[in-house]
Amino acid sequence: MSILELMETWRKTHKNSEVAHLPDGSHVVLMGWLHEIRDLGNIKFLLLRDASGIVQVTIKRGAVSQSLLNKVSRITRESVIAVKGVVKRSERSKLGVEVLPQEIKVLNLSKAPLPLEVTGKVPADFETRMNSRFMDLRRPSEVFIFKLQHEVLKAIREFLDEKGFIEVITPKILVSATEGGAELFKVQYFERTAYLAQSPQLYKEILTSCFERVYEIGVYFRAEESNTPYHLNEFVSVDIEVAFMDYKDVMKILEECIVHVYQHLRDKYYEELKRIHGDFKEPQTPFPTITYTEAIELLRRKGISVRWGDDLTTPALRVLGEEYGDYYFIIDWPSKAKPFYIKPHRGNEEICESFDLLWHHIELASGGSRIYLREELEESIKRKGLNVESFKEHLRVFDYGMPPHAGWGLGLSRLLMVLANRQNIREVVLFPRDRTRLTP
Ligand code: AMO
Repeated sequence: MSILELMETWRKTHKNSEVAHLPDGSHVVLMGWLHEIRDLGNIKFLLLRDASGIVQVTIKRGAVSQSLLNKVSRITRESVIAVKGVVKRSERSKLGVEVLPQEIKVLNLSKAPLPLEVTGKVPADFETRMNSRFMDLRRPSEVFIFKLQHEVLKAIREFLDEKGFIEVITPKILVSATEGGAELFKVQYFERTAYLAQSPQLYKEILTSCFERVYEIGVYFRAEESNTPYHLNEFVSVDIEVAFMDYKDVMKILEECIVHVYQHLRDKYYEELKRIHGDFKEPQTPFPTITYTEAIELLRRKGISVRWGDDLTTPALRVLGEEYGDYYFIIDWPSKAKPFYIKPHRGNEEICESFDLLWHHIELASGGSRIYLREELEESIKRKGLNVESFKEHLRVFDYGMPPHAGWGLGLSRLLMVLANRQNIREVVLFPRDRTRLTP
């Protein structure tokens, strides 16, 4: 077999993360990106990165051919390379192991200079990072965020499956608003106007009459103009909806779900999370719970002027966050501050059976008991100044046996901000969409 044929038949034999567990003398073919090169004259260290980690490839003058040395000196950082070599224990390397190469193949040479430093040695500003997101996402610290997201999704699915939920997928092109009219993206749907879904709200409610317990993990769209560290125009939400439960029941599910996520992550990534957080422990349950009215009273006592009935601003939430800390619920919101489908309290219609879950000042989730009687729902739509006609199809379902039900929506990326300890939602979304960013 010629060298060329031999090289064409190379297959990646191991992930970098597996190399440390191999016995000395093991033959490996590793493939990845040239993360960094350290040239000490007689010895060169190539740091080879793949999605699983970094391995040191040590090249000693005299131990390899001159042509290999020449080839190595031409390889630019971020080039894709394949290294065929032998594993050897080594004090010199972080992993405790290095690879001594026999052959190196350049699969794709990268251009130089790089748009940003993958090693993180030269910090890049936020815009540069977002503009060259493909490169930013190669940084091990950023890869970890999305490994974390993958595990969060797994943990949530595992938890809800265990509780008897089924995962559903609902339409994202809709005929009417679900969360209020102002934040709608219009789309031309052939000869009609349609809207991108702001949430799966109406469909998930309908589906409780078929499956009782449903969840959806989906992408939603809101034409919010505001530019904040917590809002995007396209975001993922985890939604549940359950028949024969009220808001207190689904708050319990949310609390347990968050704890399960922590337990799952602790089992999988304790060391990494400890490096980020100092320690990594699940939050204590039950989460502290205050009513909206109590929150207003507390804010006033702290000298903050807030009108009963208004939404709570971020500065106000920061004050509450100082008091209640990590995870806490604010319940029983004013009916006028919540959407039309939330059920007012019997006996005091000014407030409704609703909640928000907060982490310090960040709203992670919101939910509530729903109105399930047709007349009441129609009244509520009218009271909110919405057009009953555009909810005709939805209302029809309520004529035929809608069960009492409740649910919540949890912003996946907001939870990930907390778990990854990042201050801007854009950092925990692969390719964020905001008011000014439509690319990459
Ligand atoms: P709400 O509008 O509060 O409730 O949204 C639910 C959760 O989704 C997240 N979220 C966002 N994340 C990023 N960017 C945005 N623009 C954005 N908007 C919302 C937040 C928020 O708590 N249908 C109800 C839920 C329910 O009652 O079941 C709803 O959509 O974390």
